[in-house]
Amino acid sequence: MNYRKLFYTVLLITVMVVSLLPAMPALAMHDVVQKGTRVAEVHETFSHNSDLLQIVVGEQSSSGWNYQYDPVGHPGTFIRSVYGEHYAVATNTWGSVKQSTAFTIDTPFGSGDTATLHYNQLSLTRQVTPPEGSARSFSITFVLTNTGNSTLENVRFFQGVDYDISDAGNDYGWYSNSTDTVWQNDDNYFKNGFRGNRTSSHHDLNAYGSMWSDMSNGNLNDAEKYPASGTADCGVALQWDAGNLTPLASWDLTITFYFGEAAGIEANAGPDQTVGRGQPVTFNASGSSSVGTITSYEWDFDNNGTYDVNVGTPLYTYAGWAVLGQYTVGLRVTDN
Ligand SMILES: [Ca+2]
Ligand SMILES: [Ca+2]
Ligand SMILES: [Ca+2]
Ligand SMILES: [Ca+2]
Repeated sequence: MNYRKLFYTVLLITVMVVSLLPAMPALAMHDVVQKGTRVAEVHETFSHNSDLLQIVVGEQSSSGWNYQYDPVGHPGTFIRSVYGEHYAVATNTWGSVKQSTAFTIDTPFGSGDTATLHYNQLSLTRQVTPPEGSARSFSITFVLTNTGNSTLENVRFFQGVDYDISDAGNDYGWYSNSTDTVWQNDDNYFKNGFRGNRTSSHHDLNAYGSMWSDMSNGNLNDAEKYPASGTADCGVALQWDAGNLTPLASWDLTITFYFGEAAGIEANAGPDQTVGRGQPVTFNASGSSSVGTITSYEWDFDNNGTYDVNVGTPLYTYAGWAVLGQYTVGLRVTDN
C-alpha cells in the first residue's frame, strides 16, 4: 500500500526537502554524415539555459531537460526533469506510425530555433519557444504541411515524454480531463506535465517502455493514471487528430511543457478560527486535494505529533478545549 502524505497545520506549513542527485551533464552536439551516399544529415541540438530550466532539444528527440526545483535551498543545482521526449506521425496513407527518427532532417536547428524535416510528402517544422527568466514552462510548435498532390488521410500526431523526476524512482502519472494535461509527480520533488493548444483525442500513461510502444503502435491506452498504486518509472503521451490534409494544407500544434508545479497531494485545514468560550470548533479540510482519492483525515488537536482522530470525511467538530487560549491544530491527509 502506498501512502502519499503532506502535513499541514492552520498556522504552519512544513516543507521537507530530500537529497539531490547531481545534475545531468549537457549533451554535446553531434554531426552524422553518411559518406559516399546522397544523404548528409546533420543534427544540431537547440540549447537554452534560463534561471530555472536547462533544455537541449534535438530535431527528432530530446533528453536531459533539467530543472532547478529549489533555488533558495539549493541555488544553482539543476536536477533531471525529463529523461527523453520524441514525437510521431501517422496517416492511413502510410499504414503505420512514423517515429520522429524516420523523418529526414532538411534544416537542423543550427543557431536558430526552428528545424525542418520531412517524411515522404509531409513536411514538419519543429520550433522551440524557449523559457525566459524564471518561467517554469516553455513550448514547441509543430507545423505539418502536405507538400504532395494527394490527400494524406486521417493524420494523427503523437507526443511522448519519459519524465524521470530527479530519477525514475517514486514517480507516478495521471491525466487531468479538465485541463487535458498529462502529469507526472514525484512527491519528494515536483510535478511536470504537458498539454497542447488543441484538445487531444487520446492519452497514454504506462511504464515508459510500454508508453513508447503504445505510441509506435498508434494505440494510446487512455489510462487515467499509472501505476494503479505506488510508484513506477512511467511515461506519458498525448495524441491529436489532424484529420485529412489536402495538398498544400497545413496543421499546427503548440505543446506547452510545465515544470515544478505543486505536488500531487495537498492538505488544507481551512482558515484560522476564533470561537467563544465553551463553543465547539468545526474544522473543514475540504480544501485538501489529491490526484487520487483522499481516504483519511487525521487531526492533531494539541499539535504534539500524535494524531488524535482519524476520520473518512473532511468535517470534524471538536469541543475538547476547556481553557481559553490559542491552539495550533495539525491535519494529515492520506490518499489511495
Ligand atoms: Ca525512465
Ligand atoms: Ca523520481
Ligand atoms: Ca519515467
Ligand atoms: Ca495529539
